[in-house]
Amino acid sequence: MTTYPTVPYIRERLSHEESIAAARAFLDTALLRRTVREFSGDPIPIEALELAIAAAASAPSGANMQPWQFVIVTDPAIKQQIRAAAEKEEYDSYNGRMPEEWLRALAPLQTDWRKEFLEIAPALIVVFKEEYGLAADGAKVTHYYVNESVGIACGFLLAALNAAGLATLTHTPSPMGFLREILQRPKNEKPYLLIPVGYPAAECRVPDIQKKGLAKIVSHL
Ligand code: IYR
Repeated sequence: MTTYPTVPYIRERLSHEESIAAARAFLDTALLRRTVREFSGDPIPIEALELAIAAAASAPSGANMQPWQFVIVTDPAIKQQIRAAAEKEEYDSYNGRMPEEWLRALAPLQTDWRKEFLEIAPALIVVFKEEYGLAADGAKVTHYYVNESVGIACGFLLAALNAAGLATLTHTPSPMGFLREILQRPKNEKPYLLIPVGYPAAECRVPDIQKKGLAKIVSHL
């Protein structure tokens, strides 16, 4: 294996005040994000989704393997298939598969097996993790820290979509194997996260939850 050539990495250094102002501005935008379950069907600019995916794909990954694939679904017939399959799994989950403790934890959020947002949201981004890569000759290429890498990329993606003024839902129908079949993905890919994207419905409401304050989550040594 040859090494990568290197290039200088030079960034303009911000003053401390500029750093703090930039961090505050990012925080202000991050705080606008809410998990949305009631979407408007209004169209969204797909180019903004592609740019947000480019931001996601800039994430660090184990050995720079970039073990991710993103499928943008806008076709109503495919969204309908995904909704039907997700609701089938979720019905079973809510009616016996999820233990009582889990159902109690979710009760305040008032979620249930019905997933109409999968058809109403103008786009679904389905994120797949590549458990291993496939070389041109079909040989398997080991991927490292796949869950961490794809999780970080999804964080970037949600932040970028939010910055673009779009609402998202981090949806994890369980199990998600049906997405591989409906979207005809190769055997090295596993569904990781299903993200409906759109504008919130005019009547959209979200739970009045609070995030833990810094004092509860940060220690200085
Ligand atoms: N996947 C289910 C259940 C669910 C689980 C968790 I943990 C949540 O934070 C929210 C929902 C569903 O989407 O309804």
